[in-house]
Amino acid sequence: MTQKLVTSAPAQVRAVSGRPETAATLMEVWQGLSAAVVDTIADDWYATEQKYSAGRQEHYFSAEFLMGRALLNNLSNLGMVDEAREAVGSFGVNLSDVLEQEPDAALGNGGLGRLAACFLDSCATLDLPVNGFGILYRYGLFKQLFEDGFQTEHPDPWMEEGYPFVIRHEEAQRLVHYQDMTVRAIPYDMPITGYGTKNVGTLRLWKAEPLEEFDYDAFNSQRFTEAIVERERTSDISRVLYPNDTTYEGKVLRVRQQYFFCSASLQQIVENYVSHHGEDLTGFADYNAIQLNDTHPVLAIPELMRILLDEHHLGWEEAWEVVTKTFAYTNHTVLAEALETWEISIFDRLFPRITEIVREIDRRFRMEMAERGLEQGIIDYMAPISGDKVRMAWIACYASYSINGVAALHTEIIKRETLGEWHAIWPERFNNKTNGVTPRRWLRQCNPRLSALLDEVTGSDTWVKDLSVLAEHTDSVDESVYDRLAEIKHANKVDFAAWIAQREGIEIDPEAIFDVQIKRLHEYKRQLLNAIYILDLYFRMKQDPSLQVPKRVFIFGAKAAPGYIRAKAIIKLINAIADLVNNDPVVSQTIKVVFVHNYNVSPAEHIIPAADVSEQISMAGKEASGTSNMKFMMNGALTLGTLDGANVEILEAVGDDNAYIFGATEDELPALRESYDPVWHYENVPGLKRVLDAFTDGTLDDNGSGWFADLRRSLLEASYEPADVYYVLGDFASYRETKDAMAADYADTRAWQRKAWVNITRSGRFSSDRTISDYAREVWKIDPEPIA
Ligand code: OX2
Repeated sequence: MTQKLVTSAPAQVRAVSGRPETAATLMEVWQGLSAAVVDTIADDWYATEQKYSAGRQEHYFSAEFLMGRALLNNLSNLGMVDEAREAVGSFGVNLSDVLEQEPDAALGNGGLGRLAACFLDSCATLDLPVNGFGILYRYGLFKQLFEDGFQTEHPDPWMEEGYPFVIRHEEAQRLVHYQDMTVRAIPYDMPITGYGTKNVGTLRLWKAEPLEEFDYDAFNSQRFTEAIVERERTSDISRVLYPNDTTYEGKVLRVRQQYFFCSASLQQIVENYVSHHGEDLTGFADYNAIQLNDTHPVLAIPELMRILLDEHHLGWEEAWEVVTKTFAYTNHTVLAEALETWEISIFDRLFPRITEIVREIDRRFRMEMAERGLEQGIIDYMAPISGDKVRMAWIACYASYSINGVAALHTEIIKRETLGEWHAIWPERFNNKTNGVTPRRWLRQCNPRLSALLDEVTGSDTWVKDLSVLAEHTDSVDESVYDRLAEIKHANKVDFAAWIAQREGIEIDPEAIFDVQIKRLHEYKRQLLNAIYILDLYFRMKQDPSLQVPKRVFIFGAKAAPGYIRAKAIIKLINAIADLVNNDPVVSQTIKVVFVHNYNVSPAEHIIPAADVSEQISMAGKEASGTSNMKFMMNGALTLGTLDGANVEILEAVGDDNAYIFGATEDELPALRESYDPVWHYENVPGLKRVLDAFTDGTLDDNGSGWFADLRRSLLEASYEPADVYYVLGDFASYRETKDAMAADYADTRAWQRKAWVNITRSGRFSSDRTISDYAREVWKIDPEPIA
């Protein structure tokens, strides 16, 4: 073991705090230790950058990177955890207290942003020449509090106290031009360490700053405040992450943000190409691939055209040839409300040259399709511009050499429906890349007990870099492993109960089944179905006090988009049910409901290792993939889910006996929906009427908001909108039956742990290392480039 940190950390802490390390606050210790860690990788980081910039590279463009905490991740990738413990221990500080100081870098909403973060971890671990490009939001995803059970949103100024894991590179700034302003884009680089490698990748996050500190004319002519306001307008661009998940909200500022990081990143990539390969840009795509994480970075397509045409004087065909060999597009959702379209007038106002280029793309597209003999109606539908709107997904499909979905079922649906017209023309562009999650953060770091068992069973830590090796041990283990698993899960649950008691003020029993649903709040994810189950169970227990009900804790974590009232109503409903259940002196002996406020990456790291049941209950066909399902599986929780997204592949991996599947399937739903009458279910499925009536009969209090009545109507009243769009009542009976059976099965500890073991050992294909190897080989065409 090196001892670098033991000497450098105290010095850094003194530098940060201006006091002896023994007098520093925990926050200062975090700062100092983090700075010391970044120091240790500086040379390797530079060497990696040098190596990557000379060869073929992939650039991952994403408006979101949900990185979470960095310190433990880096320590554990670098094999420095013990050293760090010793370093801070030497002046009387506990490492885990230091780690808890770190704010989450919550620069993403949910799965899409967290996927990007897992991908960077895998790229670094696999020595792949990949860098991430995004925005340094000053405010990450809002902090969520509950007031009377209602979600309230609060700002998250995550780096205001200083953040040692980003390095500002003043010298690498670029200018981004809009019609009404020019701004400086300053890169802040975050090192991305990999597990057991010297390579260090880069996440480059751009911050917007004013061109000049002040408008001196305005300043001199006494318009001081106006000068300041103008200055602030520039910084607005990177000020805040839009808090919408799978929903697009049209805002001029958002287009500005998107163009901002695309333009700055492309300028750098093109300059790097020129400096290594010369002025002839026709070879650009030989050295560069750009993955577009959903449509948010699609403005990179016309922007690269602009750079090639206007700054490097390529002809249109030449430039288009380069562009169409450079970009690859990942689609993450089939929900229509997420497809970004912008008024062309916004483009006109912000960047007329980009509008011109988009119009020319549109004109050529129409010509090309007419030549192919497509009907005018289809051409109009698929064209980049229709009416006064620019359709970002269509631009992506037209210009990309690869279009992928994020789970097998999702890819089939986009081929057939969402992007069906495109698939008909260019089937060869379509491919599936089932998502994955990094086993470093989601197993090695968050579950050290299970990690140690896996080291022991497999005889080494190879599994951390190649999770598929676990599969060799599915059947070949000593039965005692199941007892060890049970002990580990129990110990994790004890830790979790202490964490919950402290954070939420609720006592929970580690003997109970921990049943967890953590994800963004959305109707299609059906947290409401889970809530209805709990309320029904409550009534069943009230009605028959002798009913045998396994002890359970129902755990939720979810943020709702601030403008999504229906989602906020569901949060309020769950909190109201929690009040009812937890305050019932009898029922609360057996079941409890906990809503973990401000769900984020680091709470997930506490929750997942303690979970027994993983709720993945979206309406079939709607969840593109899901990724928490994979994290739970790796940590030995069993899936309770529909045949949706990656659940389908999880089921395939573990087999029918080791997952609990319920509900209508994606191919059954269209026929079922035709004759669907939610009111019939309300009247005929035992218990449903009682539950839905409780929304409005005074059993539950919505503080006069009328929100619970709205929820009830949304399920029952056809005139209101199509009633129960997400088939909650239709799937209820099947959900209840499966969930009840699952809870009963828990009593057989040995059998349960055997299932858990199958889940853990078969999770290899859900490692993001597998996903990234597939992208690297099939889409990006890049090879590992180890620096040592
Ligand atoms: C999410 C999808 O909803 C989720 O199913 C998927 O696992 C994740 O992306 C990563 O692929 N915004 N968030 C998503 O899609 C969009 C759009």
